[in-house]
Amino acid sequence: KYTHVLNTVFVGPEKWAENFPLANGPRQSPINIVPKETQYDPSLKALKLKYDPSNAKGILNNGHSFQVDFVDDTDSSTLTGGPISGTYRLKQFHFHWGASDNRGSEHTVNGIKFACELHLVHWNTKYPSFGEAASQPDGLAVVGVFLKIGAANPRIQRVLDAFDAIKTKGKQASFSNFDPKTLLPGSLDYWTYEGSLTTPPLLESVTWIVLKEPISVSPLLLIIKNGLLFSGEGEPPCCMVDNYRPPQQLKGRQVFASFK
Ligand code: 1SD
Ligand code: ZN
Repeated sequence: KYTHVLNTVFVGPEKWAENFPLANGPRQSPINIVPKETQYDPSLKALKLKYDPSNAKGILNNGHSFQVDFVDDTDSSTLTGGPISGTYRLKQFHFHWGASDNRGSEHTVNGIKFACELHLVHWNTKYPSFGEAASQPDGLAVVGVFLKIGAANPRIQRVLDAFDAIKTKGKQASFSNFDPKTLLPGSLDYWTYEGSLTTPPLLESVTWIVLKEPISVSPLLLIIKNGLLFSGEGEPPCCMVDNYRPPQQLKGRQVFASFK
């Protein structure tokens, strides 16, 4: 069961509201996307992702996922266009996954769960730092990419090879020269809506951009992922699986599509 560390107590998403009342807020994420109920918006621009592979700096087990961190002190790795205005800098990417292939994604499409979901986290440079942007309604933009089990994806292998070094919570290792653009599908068609972080503190600061086309990874990915632990070194081992939050209520929000 998915847990999140709060004062050394492990609690699951159903208990988050006790410490984070925002869990029941008006713009929580993820959501179930119903394509028939989305609205095509011809004014939505194409996504522009410009990443500098030399900005990759490290890989970290953060206790609920693993993340690859990027240097973000200049505009060398950015997201522009799409539903956002201005420039958002890449901060990190991470994944959510299940204990088996039939679940793991946070967003769902017509109720269908994918095996895994990649999140590329960007912050609005109209604020001075990621930390300050994270609590602003237009502070963050996260690009979500679904992963399905299929053909092997050699580009993701480098990330997986780093897992050995970051098995337990808090461990980090250096990770350099990686272009996250290589993880994206051929089409950048997307759905977009106003939402939140999917982990505490669940701040309602995220413009979500969920790509329609999934990428494929080999079944081996799941086996390797099972090596990661939620727990810290010296603690009873607790496998890092099912680290996804289930879909939240739409509460009147409209989901827009960049495509017909
Ligand atoms: O789970 C991540 C969390 O690790 C942190 O990256 C946070 C702020 O960037 O975002 C959430 S999420 O909403 O991108 N899943
Ligand atoms: Zn995430």
